Amino acid sequence: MTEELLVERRGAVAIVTLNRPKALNALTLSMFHRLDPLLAEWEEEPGIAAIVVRGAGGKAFCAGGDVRAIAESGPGLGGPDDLKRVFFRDEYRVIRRIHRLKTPYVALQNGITMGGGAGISINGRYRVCTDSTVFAMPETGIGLFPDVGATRFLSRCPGRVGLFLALTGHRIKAADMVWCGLATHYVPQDRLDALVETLAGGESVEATLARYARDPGPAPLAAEEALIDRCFAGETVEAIVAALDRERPEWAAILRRMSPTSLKITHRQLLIGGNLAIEEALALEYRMTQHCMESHDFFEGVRAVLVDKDQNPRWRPARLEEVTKYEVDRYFAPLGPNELTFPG
Ligand code: QUE
Repeated sequence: MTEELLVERRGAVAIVTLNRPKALNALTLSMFHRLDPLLAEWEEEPGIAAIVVRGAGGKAFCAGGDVRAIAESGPGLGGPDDLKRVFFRDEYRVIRRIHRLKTPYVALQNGITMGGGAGISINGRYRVCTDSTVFAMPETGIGLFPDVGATRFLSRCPGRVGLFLALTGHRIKAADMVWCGLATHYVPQDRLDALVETLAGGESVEATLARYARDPGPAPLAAEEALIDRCFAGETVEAIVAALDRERPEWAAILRRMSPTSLKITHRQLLIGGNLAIEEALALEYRMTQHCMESHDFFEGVRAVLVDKDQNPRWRPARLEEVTKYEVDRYFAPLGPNELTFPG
């Protein structure tokens, strides 16, 4: 089998390449199990001035987690029953390590950067987007919610823009990513190899990034911020949809296709989670994923989007009005002995 993770030392840098190009480098449990001890080891090595993470194949940095494998795991289906518990636990532990890493961590967000791919880049210190970057958090379309630390990084976008990105799954490019603080630098993709060579040669990370960075141009979302702040200030998802019906019906139509439960739990998540530390945010998200694993919409969403690809999920409940506050509360309930903890 070809390696899912390629690892290379080049001068002063350690390079990790996500290597599942046919699956858009979607993250597997074994990738986390390989990556976590590598990062821990490199952090203690004085000769390593930077850790670079990138995707193979040129099309994607990383499209997310291997959610299809998670949905299909379970007794009688051939997969390990505990993948639903272990995948998110070990993914979030890697993300926390990336966030707390002492060594400068440079994610090259070339191409598709979504879901888990956002998680292993935006929670790190340096995020380099390019002219081919497409970012989104599309989880409300598969009956999930933006996890992988999005509780924090979407809350730090201007105004209500993070909530907008979380609920709609709207795709953005480089200029918007820098404007939102989701990327720290913009570098044209044909300069990435030279950038890595310069880092390998021992030039400081800050100086190298400053030298290669270019102006990504005006951010289209900046022109929409006033409308977004107005419409997404609603106290309920129903109020947000009603405001969009008046001001931007295309976006109201997008929300009507998403899981009603996902929309309501995501709205609550971003309202309560903005000031949490990374460990607290990931523990909150872990509660939410585990409750999603016990519900209907995640499996239906994966079926409709990734398995049958009919793009026609039948959500249960099907309407926003049927998702009560009491139902939403359930997704935030503690997990007793299964709460997410961080070793070390
Ligand atoms: C929402 C998501 C994901 C998604 C599509 C969504 C996601 C994810 C993938 C994905 C894409 C290509 C692959 C793969 C997975 O798609 O998280 O294995 O080859 O990983 O609408 O959250």
